[in-house]
Amino acid sequence: MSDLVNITHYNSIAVVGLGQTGLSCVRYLLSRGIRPLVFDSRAEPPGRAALQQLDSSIELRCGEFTATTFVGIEALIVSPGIDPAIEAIQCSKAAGAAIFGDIDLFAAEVSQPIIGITGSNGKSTVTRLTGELLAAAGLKVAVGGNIGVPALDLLAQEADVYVLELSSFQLDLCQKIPLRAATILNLSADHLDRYGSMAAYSASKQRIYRHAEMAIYNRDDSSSQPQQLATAQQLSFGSDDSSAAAPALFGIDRQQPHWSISFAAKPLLGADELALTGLHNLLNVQAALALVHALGVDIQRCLTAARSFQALPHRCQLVGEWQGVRWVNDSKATNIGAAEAAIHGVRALVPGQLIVLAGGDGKGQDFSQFSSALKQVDTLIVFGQDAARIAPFHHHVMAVDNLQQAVTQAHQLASAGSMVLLSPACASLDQFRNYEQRGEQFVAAVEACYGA
Ligand code: UMA
Ligand code: ADP
Repeated sequence: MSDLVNITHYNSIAVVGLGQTGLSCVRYLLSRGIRPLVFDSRAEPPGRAALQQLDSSIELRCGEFTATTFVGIEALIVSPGIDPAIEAIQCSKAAGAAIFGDIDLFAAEVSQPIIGITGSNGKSTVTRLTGELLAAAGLKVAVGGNIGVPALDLLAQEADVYVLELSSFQLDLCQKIPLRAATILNLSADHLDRYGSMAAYSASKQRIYRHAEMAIYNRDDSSSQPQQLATAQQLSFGSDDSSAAAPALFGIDRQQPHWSISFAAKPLLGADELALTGLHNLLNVQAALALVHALGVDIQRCLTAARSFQALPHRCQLVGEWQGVRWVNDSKATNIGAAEAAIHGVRALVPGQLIVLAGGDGKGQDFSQFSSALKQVDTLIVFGQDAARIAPFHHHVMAVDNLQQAVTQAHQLASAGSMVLLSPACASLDQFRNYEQRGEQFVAAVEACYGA
């Protein structure tokens, strides 16, 4: 397609940001015989040694970005962690430079169908699940993007179809990605420190539908619906019934004794057959099935894989049960929407007290919006940088300095039948390297309490 990014048009190219994405861009450009300049605003970027190994003759310029940093460069390939609204990038754009991201380079290389998944929560679960469902149907699938494998690194794999998790940061930078099917799973406050408003954040997510053949949205969340009428075809999922009258609907049949996922008013899968738990996961499974259906694959071929799919690490994962107390690691809940879903999802499963551990870097979220979910919590233990911003929204709250102390407190409080849920509603970066490290330290602290 002629309006996709064509890298050969530019005489000088910069890779801006030397993390995972930046390195994947350098590898890709080198494979096309292009030697870029590389920039990073930090004195010691994480990818310095790896870049040196790739090609020691590539120039790396480190230090703060200013209005003149990119003068004279015709194209900037910007990493998602760098806000394209910063002055340095805007000056370069005003001077006529092309600004795009790694996803554009990927789209220009690929002729196989691409599936794109975004949303505030559930992206990784749905991305991984969709990959497994398609593989179960016999397709060769490559899965990557924001989930951790940069899209360009997928080009090395032989694939019939690509499944990409796309963050709002990646969508902001993406000029054009033709997607066979795209979904916004849901929208709740996140990354407001970059976007400033929900409207701006939502507009960023909507970019996923711009060149999609099929838009798949969540009927429970109107902001997931395509706002441009131009989108050709639509499918939807939700927590209400599916319908024979509107056969492209996935839904939930709530007939007793067990709920089931249904499609076009016919039951497909019982909720009790799934290894995943919680209403939010019934929506995630529907979204993945809808994406598979959009590709023209018979969903009946994927149901066994849907049944056996296990929660990803750090997402509502049971750490263990000791003395009748269940401990659950939901460290990946880095915003209020995710923690809310976890609390709603587990509450019905807890006969005793539900004790929630929350806190960290609140990323500018308004914690009054956490109040209604917190009503279902018996005791809230807050820790980390923004503990004091969350504490006012619960009647029984304890404030501690760190996660270790939070676990110790919860251990003293919890009795048989209770559940202790780490679902922080915050990013981890104030006290941890990432959410994985936070989850691992939680598990270690819990196991230490019981000598496990
Ligand atoms: N950098 C600067 N100046 C800045 C900010 C960053 O120079 O102002 C440099 C850093 O020094 C570093 C590089 O940019 O060298 C880091 O780039 P990056 O922050 O874009 O991170 P990558 O390592 O390229 O990882 C990115 C995604 N990270 C972000 O969007 C922040 C990863 O998602 C993704 O897995 C990876 O690309 C592969 O596609 C992580 C993430 O936290 C999991 N995503 C956010 C989320 O899920 O909420 C959006
Ligand atoms: P993401 O990649 O968007 O961060 P994950 O699949 O990693 O999503 O899940 C992150 C967190 O969001 C988990 O802690 C989980 O409890 C919660 N979550 C998962 N699916 C949903 C959903 N459909 N709606 C709301 N919250 C969800």
